[in-house]
Amino acid sequence: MNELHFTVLGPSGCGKTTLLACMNEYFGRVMSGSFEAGDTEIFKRLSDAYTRLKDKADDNGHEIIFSGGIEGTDAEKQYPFTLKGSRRNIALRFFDFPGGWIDPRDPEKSIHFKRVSETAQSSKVIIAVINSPYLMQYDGKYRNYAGIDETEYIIENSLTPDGGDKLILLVPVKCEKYLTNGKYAELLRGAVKKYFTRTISLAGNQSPYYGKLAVAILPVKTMGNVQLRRFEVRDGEPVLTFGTTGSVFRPEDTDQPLRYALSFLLGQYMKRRSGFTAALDWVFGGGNLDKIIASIREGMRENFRGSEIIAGRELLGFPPREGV
Ligand SMILES: Nc1nc2c(ncn2[C@@H]2O[C@H](COP(=O)(O)OP(=O)(O)OP(=O)(O)O)[C@@H](O)[C@H]2O)c(=O)[nH]1
Ligand SMILES: [Mg+2]
Repeated sequence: MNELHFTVLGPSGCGKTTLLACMNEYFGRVMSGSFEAGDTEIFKRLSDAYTRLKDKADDNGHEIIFSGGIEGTDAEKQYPFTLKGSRRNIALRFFDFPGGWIDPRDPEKSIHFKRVSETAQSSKVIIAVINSPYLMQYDGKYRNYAGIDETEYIIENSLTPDGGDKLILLVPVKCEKYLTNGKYAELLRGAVKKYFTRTISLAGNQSPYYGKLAVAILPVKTMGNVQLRRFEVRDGEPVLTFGTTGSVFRPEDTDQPLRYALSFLLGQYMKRRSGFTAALDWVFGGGNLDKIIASIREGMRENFRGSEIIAGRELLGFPPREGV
């Protein structure tokens, strides 16, 4: 099988690179033995970005207004890495684009949009990063700032009836405020379902992609201690202000999107082999893979704050539900 691709989608500043940096940090720390960066320079830039973000968010013992963090992405960035087995390796590659590339106002729209769309087509996994306050504040009035139309358009056009299985992860970020409380977390989940209806219906039983598409909502706290303070409208434009809560930088659930993605991808490998054990043997020469898979799947959580598997639970490698 060729290299497996992941595309991260979302408008400028929504938090794509931050999410990648947090996922990278988590896996580098927890599972470094199983991963190998294909381009150490570019991964180093990602981990430096993480360090800057952390330093900035940690920089105080009391509440401050938080601004900046990491730099906007100025060109297409690719993050190749290998999942190492003892007999074979799986090559993976993340694509991170400047969010402006999917903005309808982009002067080079056709070239950029085409590039993002093509990458989404060849990707087994698409991660749509959602700037949550736009969905939640003012009853979703400013939701077009979350780039829903562009994101859903790319997702829809990335599918072809004979294109095989695909995983779409809807990942709300900048949602620390909403995840502090169960009721808000439910509202967030509801808002994502309400506004991403096109994507969700692609996985429904009336769709040609039914059974081939896994869709999950996985909110993450990429910063943990930085929360939405104010959502103001100035000259018709929404202006968001974030502040630290005074506690330390503490990302939460940032491993979940990568666990879901890897579990899905490993499932795809297995589907092509005659059975589970044969597939494990083929990729990792036995033993070793069991450990990697187990550690990826062990930490996968379902129905945590604001999350939901909308479709394709079996494609994600969860064991069947008890009593079903
Ligand atoms: N509070 C909070 N802030 C976040 C979160 N994710 C990102 N941010 C902030 O948003 C800023 C922009 O995030 P980026 O990751 O650069 O956004 P991007 O989507 O890569 O933007 P482009 O590269 O311009 O397309 C960061 O510097 C962080 O300060 C989050 O989950 N919570
Ligand atoms: Mg970026």
